[in-house]
Amino acid sequence: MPGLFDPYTLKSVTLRNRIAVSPMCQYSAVDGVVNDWHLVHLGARASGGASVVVAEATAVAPEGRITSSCAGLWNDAQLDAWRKITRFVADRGAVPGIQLAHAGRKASANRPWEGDDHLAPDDPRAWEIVGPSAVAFGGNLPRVPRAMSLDDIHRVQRQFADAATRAHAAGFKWLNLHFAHGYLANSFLSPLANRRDDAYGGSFDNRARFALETFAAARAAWPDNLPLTVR
Ligand code: 8OZ
Repeated sequence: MPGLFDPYTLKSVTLRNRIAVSPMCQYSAVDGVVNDWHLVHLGARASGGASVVVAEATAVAPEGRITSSCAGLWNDAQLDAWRKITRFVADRGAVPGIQLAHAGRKASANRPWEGDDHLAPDDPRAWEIVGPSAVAFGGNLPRVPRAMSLDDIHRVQRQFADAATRAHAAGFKWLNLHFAHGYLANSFLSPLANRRDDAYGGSFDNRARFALETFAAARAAWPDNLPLTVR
């Protein structure tokens, strides 16, 4: 059985041990641009000896952020800011990773310490939320999303692919797609959230279509020799 400190190789990437840092939302970016907070948070984990340090759920589009303080990777200013972090993490011997995400109907929320609930629709910081169907997440996230059109679906899939391209340009070597926890891809999988009657809803195969196509789009944009993982 491998030990905790044995290396692990996946595709062309070798991790120096089996200790991985999971993505942790920091709610500390401005316009999706990460800063010295993220450098210290992630850099410290790399200096501490972790083998792969995966940066927080990072939105592929502004409306895909959980909160207005979440990180993004939909423009080049964001890419440049990430580059400084990947360089430091790699210089410390760790593999820089990133989790790409779209929050879907859980987007447009307050930061956890400000309530963790949806921003009121008339709050100037709020934005329109989208999902597979016009069904609210519920609880403290009561806003009803707009049901996505086929154009919306294809645009978000391109946004995942574009963010994967930018992630590689920024120096990331390990990619994770956030398809869990009630966010957009997860809500397509769920028969409770997804009431569509087109190719993206109904049967299991149809509900899985959004995730599988989005994965394929990201895979095509991400180098073959680098790991692409899914939560
Ligand atoms: C815990 C707290 C805040 C956000 C997720 C992005 O569910 C999250 C998250 C988890 O993956």
